[in-house]
Amino acid sequence: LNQAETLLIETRGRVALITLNRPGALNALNRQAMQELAEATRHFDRDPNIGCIVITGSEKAFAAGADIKEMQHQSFMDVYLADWFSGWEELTRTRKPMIAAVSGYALGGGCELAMMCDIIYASETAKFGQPEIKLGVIPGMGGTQRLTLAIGKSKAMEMFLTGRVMDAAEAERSGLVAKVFPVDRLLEEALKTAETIAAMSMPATMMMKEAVNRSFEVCLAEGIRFERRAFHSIFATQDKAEGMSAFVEKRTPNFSNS
Ligand code: CO8
Repeated sequence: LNQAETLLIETRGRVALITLNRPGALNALNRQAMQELAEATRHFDRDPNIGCIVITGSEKAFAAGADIKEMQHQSFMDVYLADWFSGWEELTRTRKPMIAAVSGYALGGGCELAMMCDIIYASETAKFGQPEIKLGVIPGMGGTQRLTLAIGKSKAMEMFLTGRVMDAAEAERSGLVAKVFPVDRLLEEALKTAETIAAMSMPATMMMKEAVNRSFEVCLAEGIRFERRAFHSIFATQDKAEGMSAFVEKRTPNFSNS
């Protein structure tokens, strides 16, 4: 993995921790950050020793959006020809579970990045919003789709059209966030959950993620058919035999990720 300038990257056991690190710009997501983040997740997705990825920012900002200074002078032709933001799709192709640990601002692209992850944990200071309307634009990294699916049309529409910010308590109530923690416990709790997930059978966590994500992409009948086939195929794993034997024998399973 190449050295990243916009990220801090470390591993803790079977968990990879990626910290957005552009403190001068409240972690605004420029093209370099997008490329480095995609490269890091691609790397860990392929690493059999990693079972879960945590993405976090600073205490003040998870990420304050796409980089406005980078976008300021771009024209339609510029962003169309460069297919601006399509690189983010790569991140959503990560097959291993990803947790976003959000403290402070998660605005615009920052909120959209958090929503590309599978679980969002927030600190009490977290602030979510899609303020693009105030810049005279709309979200460009999946926000109109993912926020609407996460919190429902009326609430999402109100947020998009006013550009207002939602605090952590409201975000948890609305289902955007799984859990809220005090600032000083956020990362530790995210890492603990990541460790729990990374200790599960890797093929099972990957198939779980794939099946759940289907619910956003296809109709219910098709999603259920997909889930049933995935369920059938997981019976081919050794981890299925081990997990079920361990239960019957009243012992802890020893998963081999095979
Ligand atoms: N991009 C670039 N720089 C930023 C950004 C950003 N999104 N956010 C903050 N910064 C910079 C500031 O310019 C400032 O830099 P400098 O010190 O050089 O002036 C530094 O970070 C610190 O920011 P502030 O001084 O503003 O800090 P405050 O604590 O006063 O305010 C806020 C914090 C409220 C978060 C404020 O910075 C803010 O409102 N930021 C912008 C939030 C925003 O609008 N985000 C959405 C961006 S648009 C987007 O994400 C998707 C657009 C999709 C368009 C599709 C096109 C294809």
